[in-house]
Amino acid sequence: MCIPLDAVHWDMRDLPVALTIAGSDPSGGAGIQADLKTFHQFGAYGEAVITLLTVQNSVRVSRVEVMPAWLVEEQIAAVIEDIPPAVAKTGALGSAEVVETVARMAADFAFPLIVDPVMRSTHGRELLPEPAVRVLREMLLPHAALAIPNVPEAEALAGIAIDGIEDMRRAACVIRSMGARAVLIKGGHLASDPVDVLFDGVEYRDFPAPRIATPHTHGTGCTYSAAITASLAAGCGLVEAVARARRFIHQAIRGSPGLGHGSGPVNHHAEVS
Ligand code: PXL
Repeated sequence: MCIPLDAVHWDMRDLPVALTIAGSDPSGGAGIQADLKTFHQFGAYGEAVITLLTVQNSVRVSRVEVMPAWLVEEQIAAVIEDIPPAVAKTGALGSAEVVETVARMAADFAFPLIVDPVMRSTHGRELLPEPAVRVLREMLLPHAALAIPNVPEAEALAGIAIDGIEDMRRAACVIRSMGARAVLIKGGHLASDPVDVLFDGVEYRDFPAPRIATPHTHGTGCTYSAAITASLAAGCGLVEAVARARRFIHQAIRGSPGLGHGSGPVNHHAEVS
């Protein structure tokens, strides 16, 4: 059972704490900004360790500056010694060194880690260089309670082409064999109506949804994985957390405020149900 959202009746000692280890999007639609807004909307207390800075708006990404690994390490250590999260998630990590550092620290985490293996920004800008993909696969995935790749990321991790649900199931099984305890592959990049496929090692579960025709989907992946992370922090089981996040992201895309001159953000004020 998730802790109910009605914050007025909360005992604040029960406040779920969620941590994101991810990149900054100053336009507020994706990255740590999306994660923190989503954590808040789900009633969690949000913490954010910054791995990289992007210079971007809804039209373009013009710069990516990756933090040195030692600075990421110091941020994580400072946060978890003081206010340890119930659950943490990773987003864009930016370099093999940062992936390796997070993986090394994750071996001692006393909380589950959700890995959103972000490889590119909405505009196709690389947020994880090719050599770091192997480090993520070999060193970080074994510490993941759940990995949440989209179709191109699942293809890169599993090394197989994906063109439908059967391929997604195969890829989920391959990625799970790399050490992630569960895998959720997001089907939004397929031509058909999007179906997400969850594999926990026992059974496959499909989460279908009608496609929404809109260019305003910036930050969808971050928002979705943050919603799952916050739900797990609030005590939801895995299937319940995914279903709840799926309902939220559907409403968030439907209600996108249409900001900016390019691919605008989803609505982080969407209702949590
Ligand atoms: O949605 C992937 C993503 C992650 N992190 C940052 C981003 C984006 C997409 O644009 O900007 C910082």
